[in-house]
Amino acid sequence: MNNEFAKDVEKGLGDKQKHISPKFFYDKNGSKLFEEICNQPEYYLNRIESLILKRSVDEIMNILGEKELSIIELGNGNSLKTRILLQPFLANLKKVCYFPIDVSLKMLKISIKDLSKEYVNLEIFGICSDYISGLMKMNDFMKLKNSIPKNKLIMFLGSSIGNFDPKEAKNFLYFLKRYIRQEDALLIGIDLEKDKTILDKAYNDKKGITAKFNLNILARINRELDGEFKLPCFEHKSFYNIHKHRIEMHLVSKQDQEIRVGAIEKSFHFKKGETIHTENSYKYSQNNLNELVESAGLEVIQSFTDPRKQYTLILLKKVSGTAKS
Ligand code: AVJ
Repeated sequence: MNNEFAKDVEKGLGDKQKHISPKFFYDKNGSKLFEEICNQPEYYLNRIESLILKRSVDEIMNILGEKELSIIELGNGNSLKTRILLQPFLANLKKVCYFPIDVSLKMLKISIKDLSKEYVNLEIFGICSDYISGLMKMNDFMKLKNSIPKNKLIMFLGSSIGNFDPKEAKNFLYFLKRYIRQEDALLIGIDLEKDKTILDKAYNDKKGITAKFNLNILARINRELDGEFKLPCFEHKSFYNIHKHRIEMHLVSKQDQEIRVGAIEKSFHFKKGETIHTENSYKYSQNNLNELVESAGLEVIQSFTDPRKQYTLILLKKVSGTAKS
């Protein structure tokens, strides 16, 4: 992990437009800051998603119509939203197995411990891994154990798919498709394109938590890779790029400076005003979303959206009759 971080930083800070992958935001500090972001009034995403989930869980259950179900969740974080689903599923189905897949072992352990206390009849199989190898492990495991429900619901919530550019998102959905059968389903949370002012505010909260979250990635380089970033010499910047349909987050160098990163034995030069691009968060119009789903060979069985059409949850299945891939 550390090593992967070092490689990403070395490559990213060496490129002309400097960049670091957003997956490195989530060390212990960053995960806490992200939870705090979700509590900010401007950051509507998780709040609206939870409301939609609450309102639609019965319908989702009806559509799936299974008696036994394996729920696979990609990047479960603290499983807060998952509880909204687990509760009614457990109350109505004969058997529910839950497979959280997350790269953070700590978060995974905490949520498994809490969930198994709360729901005694829930079988939990945590997988500490990235999504791709996590899904492969889950698949192998299911083949070995007959007692695990074959019917699957794979969930990818929180608009995390927004971190992928549209082509990557398509490839990712296409990849997910390999892990579901005709009768299985995917549940994906997607942030919808909206007024730029609302989007800009969501990523520039008044209390400055998003700024802290962004700057924490430099603090993490200092902590883990022996970096010498001075945080006050960088500034958080994020804005909605209308043409590219995405929020861009950057860290702007406030002055000309030379920064050494000990673990990779390199120094990097920053001009005043130069930025490190730390995140993209894509927003979808209904049209672009339909196109994405269709291009991956999937179809929307039902979508659940708030009245102001800010956010949507889509339940997807394989297009019937598609050849195996
Ligand atoms: C976790 C990727 C969905 O893009 O809104 C929040 C991360 N970055 N504020 C998002 C994030 C800045 C978040 N995702």
